[in-house]
Amino acid sequence: KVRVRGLSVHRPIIYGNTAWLLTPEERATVNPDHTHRWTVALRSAASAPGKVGDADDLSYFIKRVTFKLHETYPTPNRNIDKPPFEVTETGWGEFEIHIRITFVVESGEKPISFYHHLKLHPWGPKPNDPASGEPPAPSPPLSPIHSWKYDEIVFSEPFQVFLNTLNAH
Ligand code: SLL
Repeated sequence: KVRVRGLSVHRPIIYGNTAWLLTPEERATVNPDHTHRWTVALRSAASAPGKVGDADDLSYFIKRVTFKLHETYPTPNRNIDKPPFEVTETGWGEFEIHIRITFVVESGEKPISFYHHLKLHPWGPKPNDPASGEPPAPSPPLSPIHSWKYDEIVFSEPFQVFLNTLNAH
């Protein structure tokens, strides 16, 4: 196996979550404590969040994405072995999601991992307290909430066979 000296290859990604408030009808069908539905995902930066298409297929270099949820969830380790690399759940609280990316075996690359803070609630001022006597402030939109980050996976001095795979896409 030969490493290509002096070369790094970058692959742009987006990771994060979108969250929606449950409607009263939906709330009747889930755990009564749950207030939101959310999707956490890892996608190619070449496609918009929420969209799934050819440009979103990272499986030529990613073998598995593990989303480790809060321990209040059943089987918190969620292994996703094909695109879309995402998990949809309902819940009531925000927490840190541990994301681990395992690369295709022939890459010889070690897994990488990082955190995403699951975001359910909007930022910003709350509507004024009616008791304050002030005119009501406009409320921020309640949903959906988006929290996404752009990043790049960097392969430094990749194996020649893996570089060929990366370059073929
Ligand atoms: C908090 N530290 O206290 C956080 C924990 C956990 C959120 C949030 C699902 C629970 C279930 C859920 O929303 N967990 O289904 O039992 O805010």
